[in-house]
Amino acid sequence: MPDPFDLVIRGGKIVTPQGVVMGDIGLRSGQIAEIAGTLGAAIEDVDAHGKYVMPGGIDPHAHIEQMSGMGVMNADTFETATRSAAMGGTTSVISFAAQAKGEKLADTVADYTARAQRGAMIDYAFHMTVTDTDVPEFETDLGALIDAGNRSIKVFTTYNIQLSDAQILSVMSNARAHGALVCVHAETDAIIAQAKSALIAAGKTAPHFHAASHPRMAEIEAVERICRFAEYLGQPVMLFHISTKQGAAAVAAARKRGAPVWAETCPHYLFMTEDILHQPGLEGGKWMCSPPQRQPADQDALWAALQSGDLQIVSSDHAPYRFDASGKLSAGPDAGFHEIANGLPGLETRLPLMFDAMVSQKMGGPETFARLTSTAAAEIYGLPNKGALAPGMDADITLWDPDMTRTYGANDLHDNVGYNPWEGRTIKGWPTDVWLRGTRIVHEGAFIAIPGTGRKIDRPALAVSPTQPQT
Ligand code: DUC
Ligand code: ZN
Ligand code: ZN
Repeated sequence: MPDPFDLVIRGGKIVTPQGVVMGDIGLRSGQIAEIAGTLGAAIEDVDAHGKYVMPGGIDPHAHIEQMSGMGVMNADTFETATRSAAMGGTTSVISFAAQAKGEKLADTVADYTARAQRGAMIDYAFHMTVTDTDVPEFETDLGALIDAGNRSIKVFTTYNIQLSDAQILSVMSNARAHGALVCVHAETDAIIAQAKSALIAAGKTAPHFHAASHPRMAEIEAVERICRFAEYLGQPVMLFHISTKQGAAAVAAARKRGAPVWAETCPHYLFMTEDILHQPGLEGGKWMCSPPQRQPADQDALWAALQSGDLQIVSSDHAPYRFDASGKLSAGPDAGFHEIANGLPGLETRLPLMFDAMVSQKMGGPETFARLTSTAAAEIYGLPNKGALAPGMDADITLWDPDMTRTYGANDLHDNVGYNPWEGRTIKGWPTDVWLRGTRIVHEGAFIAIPGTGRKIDRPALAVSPTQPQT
């Protein structure tokens, strides 16, 4: 007689990379042991008839316990952010170890790692945000940190923390030498600066002018430039938060040329348009993010790019600020758009929004949902044993009730933000139960994990092809 399984989730629609399997999934020692029509005895059984059994979500873009480019602190700690993520069906997150100017990169990573070790309740990794390449031992630290398992870097082309083109090329070359992916917030600073000062000079400072201060050409120009850098160096790049039709087309064209680039978008670009910023007073500031929400034609193009594979990932870009003096309103009640912190919470809402659209409303189906919200991130960011339901993988599992309907309320998320940007939206399909490495962390909608139980994910270096830079 084989040993009983620790747990069998029985009779569900199990979403695997090979398709949907009707049956049982058995867990042992925190890993998936077997998937079959019917499995034998288990210490614990969970009935999943009528439910989807999905890989736990992987959110590869979230800002946690981080200072904004304007110097405003995030509302979330690792504890509150990961609680919120788990309640939305997410079991791994990649957040940022964001270098302060003058700080040694090794100190940055040690600091964020210590804070995550104390608070995180799902598994985590870091993108190293590079803002200052002039600190002592920068290149040595960068290489050693990549070799130690932190194999992605983030750079900006704007936001007061941008690197010059020369610095970006240098960081990309170092990344290439050690095997790291370079993620880029790609918007052209000069275009934004010009648009912003013209608006301010004309007294146009209400939150909705934020959209006009980020012309789409800023995204197009920077995305095209960064794709060319990737192509020139043969260095893999991830373009963060593509918001425009033309940005998506630029990525698609670069991929067609063979450039080693990937790109993501976010729910607030797929489901919101610029109109959301038109609210009384400063209220629109709740939805301000960069790049801003765009137009319906952009939404259509982003959906088409997700369906064709030209965009590979949907992340949250969770950037949590309270709508009070500690966050969005830190410059006071008369702040202009240029003084309001950018970002909205998304760790908890990303998956329900996408499940509702892709599974309940059939805009892609369950396999594509799992790919865009989990599997692709595991592959592209190199998260071993994550992102798919298959024997030997970590038992990171989310159970979805496709018939459960919820309408988001004003303040019903489990983060520390105090408002839900999706208030009033009805979602069909809900994550009721979540397991992290075989341990249940959400039980029938109740959160039951302990701070510090999330683990840092060590990521092996990215294999970069040996081609030389193009002339
Ligand atoms: N845009 C970003 O790039 N990061 C955080 C928040 C935002 O709006
Ligand atoms: Zn960004
Ligand atoms: Zn971001």
